[in-house]
Amino acid sequence: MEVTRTRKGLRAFTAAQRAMRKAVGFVPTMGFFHEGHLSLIRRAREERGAVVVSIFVNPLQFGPSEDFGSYPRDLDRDLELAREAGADLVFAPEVDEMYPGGRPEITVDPGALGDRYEGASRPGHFRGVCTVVAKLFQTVGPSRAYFGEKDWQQLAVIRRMVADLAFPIDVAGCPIVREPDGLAMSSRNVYLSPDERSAALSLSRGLLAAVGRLAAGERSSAALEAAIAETVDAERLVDLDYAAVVDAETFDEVEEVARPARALVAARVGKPRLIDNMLLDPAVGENGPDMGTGAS
Ligand code: PAJ
Repeated sequence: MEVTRTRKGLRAFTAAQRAMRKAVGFVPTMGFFHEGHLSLIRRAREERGAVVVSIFVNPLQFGPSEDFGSYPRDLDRDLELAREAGADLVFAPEVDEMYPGGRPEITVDPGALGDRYEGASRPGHFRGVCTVVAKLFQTVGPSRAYFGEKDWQQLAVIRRMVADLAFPIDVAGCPIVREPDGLAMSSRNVYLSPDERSAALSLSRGLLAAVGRLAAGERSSAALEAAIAETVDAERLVDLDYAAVVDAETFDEVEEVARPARALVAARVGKPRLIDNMLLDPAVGENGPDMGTGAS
């Protein structure tokens, strides 16, 4: 596995791969790897001739009061894990290398989708995500890029950007990887104290409650949202931001779950803000909640 800190090094590597007729798979990340990240790298390894992973904590997508400075980092460990998972090249630039001269003047507007839910709670977040991902896409030139369903709205925004700006890239959505007890894996989970860690389980429990109510015949989004909110609010250490049932692509609120929708939840648990989501499929009966990993 090779490692480069420069865009020039990255471009040289991917140009050589394409010259050898190898299709490039790309996994953008902010590092501090867990099994969620590694599942993306492994899938890219299975599907593509060459696998590029970026590790870059992107200042553009953090708000002024957010955790950019304290975001967990461990490059040596990440490089070892990326190698084991099958990466061919890791691109780990410094901020100056990605944004010479400071913040870019021209950025990618994520549109209305970027203003809702995560975008409403984190103004500018999706503009920062789209801008860095567009720049990475331009430099890597992958045929397929891998994103986790854990960040459902990010996945929807990126799909929309790729369609609207005609990036010749296929976007693959990958199932959420969870801890055995159901907590969605996240780099930010390391911030949780043991008490907060068990309180954080209320997010996946709330989503499962909604999946269960749906399977039992409940179709009203308001009732399903209430099931999530009640479960989360029962935990003293958890401060609910939103619980919502939305159309999986447009993020429009739905009144009734008549076709597959997505349940979303976001909450602050101590310091970190955590998000999770699950598939709400009205065709799934009493015995079938699948932890939201069924659709990609
Ligand atoms: P980061 O949070 O490091 O996540 C990198 C990728 O891993 C994202 O596509 C995310 O959805 C996926 N991922 C995280 N946790 C996961 C889990 N438990 N199961 C499955 N996939 C998971 O998302 C970002 O970085 C950044 O916004 C980025 C796209 C790199 C742009 O800066």
